[in-house]
Amino acid sequence: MYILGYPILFGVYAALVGQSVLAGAVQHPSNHATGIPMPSTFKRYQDTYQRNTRASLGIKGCTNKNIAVRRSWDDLDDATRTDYLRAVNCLAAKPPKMDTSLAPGAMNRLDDFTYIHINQTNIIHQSGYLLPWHRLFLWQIEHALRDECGYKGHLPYWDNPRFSEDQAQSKVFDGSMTSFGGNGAFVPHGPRKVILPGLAISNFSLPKPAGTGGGCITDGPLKNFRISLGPVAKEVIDPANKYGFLPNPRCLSRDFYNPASQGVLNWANATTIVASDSIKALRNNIEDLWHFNSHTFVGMEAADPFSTPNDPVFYLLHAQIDRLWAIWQGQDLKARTFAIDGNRTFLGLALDTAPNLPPSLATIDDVMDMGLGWKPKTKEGMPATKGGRCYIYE
Ligand SMILES: *[C@@H]1O[C@H](CO)[C@@H](O)[C@H](O)[C@H]1NC(C)=O
Ligand SMILES: *[C@@H]1O[C@H](CO)[C@@H](O)[C@H](O)[C@H]1NC(C)=O
Ligand SMILES: *[C@@H]1O[C@H](CO)[C@@H](O)[C@H](O)[C@H]1NC(C)=O
Ligand SMILES: *[C@@H]1O[C@H](CO)[C@@H](O)[C@H](O)[C@H]1NC(C)=O
Ligand SMILES: [Cu+2]
Repeated sequence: MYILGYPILFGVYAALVGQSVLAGAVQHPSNHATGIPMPSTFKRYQDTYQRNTRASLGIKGCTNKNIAVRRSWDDLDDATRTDYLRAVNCLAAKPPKMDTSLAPGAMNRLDDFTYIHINQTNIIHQSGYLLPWHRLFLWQIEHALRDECGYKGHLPYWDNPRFSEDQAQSKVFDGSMTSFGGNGAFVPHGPRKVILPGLAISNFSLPKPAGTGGGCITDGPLKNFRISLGPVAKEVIDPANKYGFLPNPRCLSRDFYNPASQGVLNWANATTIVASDSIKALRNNIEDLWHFNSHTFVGMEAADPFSTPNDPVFYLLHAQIDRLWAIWQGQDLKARTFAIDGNRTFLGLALDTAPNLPPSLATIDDVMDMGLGWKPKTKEGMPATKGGRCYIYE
């Protein structure tokens, strides 16, 4: 029903959820014209975040005039979407900057990003670093797209709750030439369990439900996209290629798993996240609800916790997570900007490189590794409008 257009949607949702979508419609005639309208409770949090953020800006540095606006992919015009995808293919055609002896499979500039994400996976997920590390990671790719490939816009986000009932109707996944392509071709397969290497605990595994694809994507401008690093999380780990650093050229595959989207990536859960009353609640809600299910929904390459940036939609997926965090921080910038919760490793588990190290809590003065020699303190990755960052989400 999301392709039927605005007037029908209006009627359907007014009837379905019994809430007034009229207010939103009048204020944003061109925004949010498709998909499930943003409910007023969520909008209140977003408005407060935007108001507080803009009020916090000075007249030098990051200002109301120069602040970058990150928008939903569905709200961009076709020219900007085309330009973004062009810039992604442009980075894919440039050589890596990293020392490729660390990962001989790194073929292009995008692999610099995938490589460091693999290298850091057991430190930056289910840990205190999830949010700040990925904030800086997104900022780096946004700048690579702009500075090295001439992209004129800013990093967009995948506004998953607008299409939680059927993500294939979003402009992210509708298969058009201004999308990331749709689902992978259907390849019959069952659910799997994959092992995460690198933890001291033997064979720590994640469930992989079976979705409706499993094969290569078949449409959109990334149809012939080639990737090489990974996969890393597998049913059987090969000790000679534990982290998938050897060359493994292949297509981009997906495996849409609708229950993850319908059950979790919806407005109710998004609202629960921004309404979290503590950093602990926020991080648990983001990690366990949103982050895990975003990756699980897309499936295949995107669902490998290590090499997931192989799917270029990764950056839009994480921009939404970054946005939910920013909205939460923006309710009370003083108290929340530098709030941190979580261990220094994945679930506080010991790494196989340091099997006897007891768990310890992350602090904002800990140093993170962003790759290519950049080692900022965690607190540098926390404000979205200071320390080099300057953006706001709409
Ligand atoms: C990550 O890179 C560092 C520095 O090269 C290295 O010491 C470490 O073993 C790597 N870890 C993984 C999991 O690749
Ligand atoms: C871990 O998995 C490997 C296969 O990847 C298997 O050979 C090994 O026996 C398993 N170890 C344990 C303790 O279950
Ligand atoms: C998430 O969404 C599901 C499906 O609408 C709902 O049943 C559940 O209560 C939501 N959970 C939270 C924590 O908001
Ligand atoms: C840190 O890790 C320990 C051990 O796994 C765990 O019990 C604790 O809940 C973790 N703390 C946080 C804040 O994640
Ligand atoms: Cu990640």
